[in-house]
Amino acid sequence: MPINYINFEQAKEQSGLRMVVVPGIPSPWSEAAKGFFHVKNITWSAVRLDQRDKDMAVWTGTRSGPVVMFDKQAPQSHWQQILMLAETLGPTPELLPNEATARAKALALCEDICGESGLGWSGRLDGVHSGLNDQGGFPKPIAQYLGAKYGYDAGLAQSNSDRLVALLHKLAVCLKDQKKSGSRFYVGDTLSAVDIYSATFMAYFNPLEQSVCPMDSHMRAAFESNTAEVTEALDPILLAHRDFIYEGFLELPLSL
Ligand SMILES: N[C@@H](CCC(=O)N[C@@H](CS)C(=O)NCC(=O)O)C(=O)O
Repeated sequence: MPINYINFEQAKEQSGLRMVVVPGIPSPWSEAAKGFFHVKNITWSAVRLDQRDKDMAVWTGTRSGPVVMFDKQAPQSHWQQILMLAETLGPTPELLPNEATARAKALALCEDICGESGLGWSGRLDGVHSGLNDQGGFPKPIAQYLGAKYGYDAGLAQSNSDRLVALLHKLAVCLKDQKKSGSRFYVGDTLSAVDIYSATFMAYFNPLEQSVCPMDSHMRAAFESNTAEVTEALDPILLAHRDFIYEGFLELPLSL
């Protein structure tokens, strides 16, 4: 079902579950949170992130998305807080295993994808670096904005790129190992948060086609632009897994 956006003053007055999301692009953290609520069949009200709106920033405590508000609880903007809240609000299906070793593995993979030196952050900084150096990536004004906001450092661009390639490789190896034991999922043989994060974060490297993921052409070009190193590291198994997760578990077309 397409998202029904409400304005933020209205959302503030409401109780229940509300989420501020990045509109118009398949922003990986926002799309993953939407995915959690979808698979758990939890209803929520959507608010478009407006980075310039001071009142919204006061309400959410940040100028990034997603931010989840539940009743009068404090806003949750970190990926792990949002995942844990989703697990509490919708106990089935569980998106993290209960068994300690499998749970630790799942959480470590989530951190590899969503954390501050993870796939998403490194991918974004790689796009910033390319944009600032006229080598594709984000359009320059967006690259400047994202670079200042998310800690771009030209001197660290190469190590950032190396980490990005290593993470893509690690995820592909994990899926290949799982395939050998007969599973199409990252952990065990059922869907977990790792699968949803991996599928949604692939948008930074290879967004779904325009018919199911409608984006402005400049942003699409930016999301589709990869360095040669990333293109090489983007193993087909990562995109096959993305398609499997979207087709089997998430909502298509994306509602942005
Ligand atoms: N708070 C998140 C990360 C949020 C984040 O990076 N959001 C980006 C997603 S593209 C965003 O809001 N971008 C738009 C902007 O910064 O204006 C976490 O670390 O768990």
